Amino acid sequence: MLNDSQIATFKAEGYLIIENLFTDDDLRPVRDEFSAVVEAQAQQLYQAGRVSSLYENEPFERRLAKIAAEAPEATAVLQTRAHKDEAFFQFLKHPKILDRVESMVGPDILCHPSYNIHPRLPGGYTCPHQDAGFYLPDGDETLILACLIPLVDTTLENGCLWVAPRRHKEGVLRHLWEEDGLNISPEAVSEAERQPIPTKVGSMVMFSSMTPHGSLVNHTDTIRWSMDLRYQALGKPTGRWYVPGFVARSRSNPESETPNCKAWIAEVERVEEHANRFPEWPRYRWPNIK
Ligand SMILES: O=C(O)CCC(=O)C(=O)O
Repeated sequence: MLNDSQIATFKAEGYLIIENLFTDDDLRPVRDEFSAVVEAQAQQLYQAGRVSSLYENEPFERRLAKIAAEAPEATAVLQTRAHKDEAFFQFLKHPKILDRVESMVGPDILCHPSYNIHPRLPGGYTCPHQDAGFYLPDGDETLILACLIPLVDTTLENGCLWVAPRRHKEGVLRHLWEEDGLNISPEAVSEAERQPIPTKVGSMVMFSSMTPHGSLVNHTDTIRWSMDLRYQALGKPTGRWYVPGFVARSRSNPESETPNCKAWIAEVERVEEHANRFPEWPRYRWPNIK
């Protein structure tokens, strides 16, 4: 659980760094699962003539970068919530995460539908934003906690996360669609306010959906692998009516917990099929115009 001082820091600063939380054994199953995805991508793209090599001797930190330099589509299977498999599902329910989330949101926890696996490529970065900028306003009153978990050390060079401390109590700032995505307008959060957060593998950074953040540019030739996972109290609005989360922990009704990845996928498909009948209903706070 989080102690009082950690909770106070989170509330005051809008973020919290927890070091030495995960062991190699905790992270190995997801790392292996992502490596298997990269292997499958390499085989498929090689057979399609899209890449000149399988790059099988490259380490986890570099292999996908090599593949994506020739075939940029290689990362799509991991990004944009495409990846759903058993090791990742089990990690989403990891007690080390849920115990800490419980300290903030209570004993009945929804794993929020928005999550990202970030193979941050050389040259890549995350635009300045608040997560709430990507949700509909119904989620604004819900404490939606992001948990950013690096799979490699993140540094100033490879594009670590930055946050704007103490700017999480101002509601949703104006965002604008730019060429590179949805951005908080530059004058709203100055460069000087952006506090980089380099992290070692094994740590976790928690921040709220109202905390302005982004990442530095990855200036290395390796991938800055990380996951950002989200949680909130069960039963509160998510800002995402068109895709469900799943019940990660329910102390009041343990039978209601989503038992496995198959059940999660089935529920996502059911809700998405229903949502597709209402294409005119808004999915984003701001229309995708510049
Ligand atoms: O890891 C990053 O580049 C930033 C992550 C992020 O934007 C998020 O968790 O919302």
